[in-house]
Amino acid sequence: MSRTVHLIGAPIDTGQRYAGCMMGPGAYRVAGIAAAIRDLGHEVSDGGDVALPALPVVACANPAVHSLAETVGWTDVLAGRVAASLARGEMPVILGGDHSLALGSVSGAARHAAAAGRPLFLLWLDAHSDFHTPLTTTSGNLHGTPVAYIAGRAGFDAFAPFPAPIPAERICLYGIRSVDPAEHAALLQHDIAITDMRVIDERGIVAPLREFLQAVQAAGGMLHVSLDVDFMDPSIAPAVGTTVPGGATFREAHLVMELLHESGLVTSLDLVELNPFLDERGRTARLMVDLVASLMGRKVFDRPTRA
Ligand code: Z70
Ligand code: MN
Ligand code: MN
Ligand code: MN
Repeated sequence: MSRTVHLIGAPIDTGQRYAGCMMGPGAYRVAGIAAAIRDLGHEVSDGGDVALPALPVVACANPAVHSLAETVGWTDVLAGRVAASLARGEMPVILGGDHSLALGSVSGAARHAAAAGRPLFLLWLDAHSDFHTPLTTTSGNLHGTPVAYIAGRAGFDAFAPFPAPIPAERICLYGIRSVDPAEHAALLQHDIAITDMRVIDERGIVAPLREFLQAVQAAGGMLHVSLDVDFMDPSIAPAVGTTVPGGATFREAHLVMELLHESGLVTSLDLVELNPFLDERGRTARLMVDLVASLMGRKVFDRPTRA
């Protein structure tokens, strides 16, 4: 199926403390993301990079939190851009930027899904659960909060209310291997499917994902995929501020993308946490572009799609 893909650059690095993620959109363009998608028969437009609007005046009771006004500003502008792209019938691909951008990108997807009367599902490919609220984070890094915002947890008073919070059973965290105590306690209160590395080691990378995709399919849902570079093992994807060993291998990551392609269900995509300043001769940027190509239909042999 041929798609119209819309690239949105999100040069955001205020969600954590390592400078460099703001160079992510440039690195994806240099690594040839538009050509890679176009070569697969899709149309690609590049909307350029979003700009930070005038900062709102906001406050948070947790003194650890930093860059709150910037994060609220980015959230507002990205939500609008993603919702508008979906309304044009495109598949928005957000070139990050740290994971705080998902506060905005998934807001935009949720706004559109609500208007279209379709349920929105979320696949979170990440080492981290990102389930803090601004009140529970101890690092103060708001890139550790988007899943809580999306699930409708309290504590996001500085932000616009999340449009139609996603019910726990429509959220799948995949590849998880780093969860803080406050996140762990909160996750136990929610019914979110957590495919952590223990589950993947035991069941393999395919079965849990197929189950989730079948649920999306059965509900006629839209599917937002948020791909954090640290979903992969740092040995193949070194360009991240927080490396966590034991991540997805090259082959597992591509297989996930191939299953997503076969499903035909993905309606929007984030590429997050790439820090080109920490990369080795562009290898992580190129890996991410190759993974996007797999998600958009690149394969070695064109076999009939499996049921
Ligand atoms: C930790 C925190 C995080 C991504 C690191 C880490 C959060 N739970 N998220 N890298 N993508 O600081 O809250
Ligand atoms: Mn993350
Ligand atoms: Mn992560
Ligand atoms: Mn945190």
